[in-house]
Amino acid sequence: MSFPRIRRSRLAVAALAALLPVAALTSVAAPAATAATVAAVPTPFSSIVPAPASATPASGATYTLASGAVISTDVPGIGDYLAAILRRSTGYALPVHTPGTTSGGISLLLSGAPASVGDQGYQLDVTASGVTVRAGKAAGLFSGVQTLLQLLPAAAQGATVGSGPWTVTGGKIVDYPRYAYRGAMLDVARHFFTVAQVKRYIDQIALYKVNQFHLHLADDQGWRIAINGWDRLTTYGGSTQVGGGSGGYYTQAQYSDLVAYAAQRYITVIPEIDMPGHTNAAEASYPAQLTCDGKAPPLYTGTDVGFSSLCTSKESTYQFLDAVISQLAALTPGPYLHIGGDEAKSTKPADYVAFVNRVQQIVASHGKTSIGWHEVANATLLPSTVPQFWDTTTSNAAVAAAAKNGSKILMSPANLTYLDMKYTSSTKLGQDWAGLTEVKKAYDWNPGAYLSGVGEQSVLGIEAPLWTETITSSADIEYMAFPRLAALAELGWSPQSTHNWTAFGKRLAAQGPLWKVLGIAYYKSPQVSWPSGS
Ligand code: TNX
Repeated sequence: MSFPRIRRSRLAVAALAALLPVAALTSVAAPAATAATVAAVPTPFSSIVPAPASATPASGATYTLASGAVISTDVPGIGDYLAAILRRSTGYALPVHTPGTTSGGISLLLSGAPASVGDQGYQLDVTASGVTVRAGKAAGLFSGVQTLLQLLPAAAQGATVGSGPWTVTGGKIVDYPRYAYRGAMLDVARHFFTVAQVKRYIDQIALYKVNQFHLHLADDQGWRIAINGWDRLTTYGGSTQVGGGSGGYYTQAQYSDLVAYAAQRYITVIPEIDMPGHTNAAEASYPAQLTCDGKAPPLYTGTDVGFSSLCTSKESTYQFLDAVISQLAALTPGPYLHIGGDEAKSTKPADYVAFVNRVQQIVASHGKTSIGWHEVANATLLPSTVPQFWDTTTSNAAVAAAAKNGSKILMSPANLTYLDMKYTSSTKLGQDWAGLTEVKKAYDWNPGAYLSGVGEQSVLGIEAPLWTETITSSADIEYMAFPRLAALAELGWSPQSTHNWTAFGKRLAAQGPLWKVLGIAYYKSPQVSWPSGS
C-alpha cells in the first residue's frame, strides 16, 4: 500500500499503524488510507494500559484537538507538561491558562472528581466539545493526562509535527490504582547510567502510571552518589563498574535534579544504599572505618555476590552510615530510604540482625521509613519498615510474620518481576537464575494472593527491579523493560477483575506503535500480535 503524501515520515507511518485496522496494514491490496479513514478509528478505551477501573465509551462521539485549542488547568506544571508534548507533535500553540477563562479544549481540574478516585485516581470525560480530567490531587491529574495521551494517536507523542487528526474516543473513565506503590528499580551500581539515561527511563515508566523510582546507588562494583566529607566513596569507589569500565557517580546536585525531574512526573525517588553486604566499593574507599581488619579490598568488577560485609562491630561503621543516611534523607523528599540487606552471606546472622535493628533506628532518626530486601524480616522490624520480597518461592515465614506484625510488603518475586531475567533461552542480555520470564508469565499472577500469609491488605504494591550486570545502554534497558514493565505496571494499578491475558495481550499490542514513535527498543515478544510496522 502507499501513502504518497507521508511516505518519507516514519513517525507519520507509525501513527497510521496505530490507528488502522491490522487487516489494512497486512493486506497488500488495501486501499490507501485517507484522513477520514484515520479519524474513524481513534484508540479505543480497551487499549489503555494499565486497564482503567471503569471505562464507558460514548458510541459515535469523539473529540478532535483543534489548532486553536486551549489547555485550562489548576496545576500549571501538568498543563505545561501536556502542552510541551502536544506542541511538538501537532504544531498547535496550545496556550496554558487557569480555568474559567475559556471553555472547550482540554481542562485539567482539581475539582469535581468523585471521592472514589482517591489521591491518585482521576475521572476523564471526552465529549465532542472537549476533554476534562478531574482529580482530587495533582498526582491523579497526571495519571489522567497519561490516559489522554494514550487515547490520542501514537504520533501525538512524536518528536516532529505530524498531520493528525488528533482524535480521541468519546466517553467517561473513572480510574484509580489498586496499590499505592507501583515501582521500577534501576541498578546504576553494576553499570553506571548518566542523568540523561536515567531521565529517559523515568519518562518511560511515567507512561504506565508507575509512581516510585528506586535507584540502587551502591553495590560491590561502585558507589554512585556523592556524600560530603566522604569523597573517596565516589572518586575511588565510583571509578569502575562490571567489566572494568570507568563507572561514574552523581553529584548531589545531579541527584536532586533527578528527584525534581521525577517529581514533575509525580514519581517519588527511593535511594538505596545496599548494606551490610554488597559493600565492596565502600570498604575499598574507607577500609579503616568500614572493615574489621582495616585492610582495603581491591575494587571489584566481577558479578559474584555475597563476599563483602561492613564491619558491624565498629562504631565508625555507624558514624559513616549516619552521615550517608542523613545526607540522603535531606536530598530525598519522599518517605522511604532503602537499606538493602540482601545476600549478606559474609555477615554472621546475629550480627546481621543487630545491624539491621540499628540501621532502622538511624533511618527513623532522620525522619524516614526503611525499605529493605526481605531478609531484613529476620531482624526486629519496626511495623513501618517495608520488606521487599524478591525470592522465587511462594512462602517465607519471616515475611509472613512481618505482615502479621503490621508491616506492608512490597512484591518483587524474582521469577516474575525481575526485568534482568531473560525472556527465553536465546535472549542475549540478562540472567536466568530465577528462570525465564516471557511477558505472559510476568503478567499472569496475582500480587494480593501470591505469598502465603501476605494477603491483599498486606501488600504495599509491586516493583520491577532491573539489575544491570549485563545491561550497558538505554537500548538494553528498554529491551528488558518493555513489554514486561507495562505488564507489571498493570498488575500494580488495575483491579484484579480486569485480569485477562487475552485482553491484556491486545492492550499491549496497541502500545507497539507508541514505543516505535518514542524510539523504545522493545522486545517483540511472539506472545503478542504487534501491529505490523510497530
Ligand atoms: C540478586 S535480588 C540480587 C542482586 C543481583 C540480582 C541479579 C537481590 C536483592 N539481589 O544483587 O543483581 O540477583 O538478578
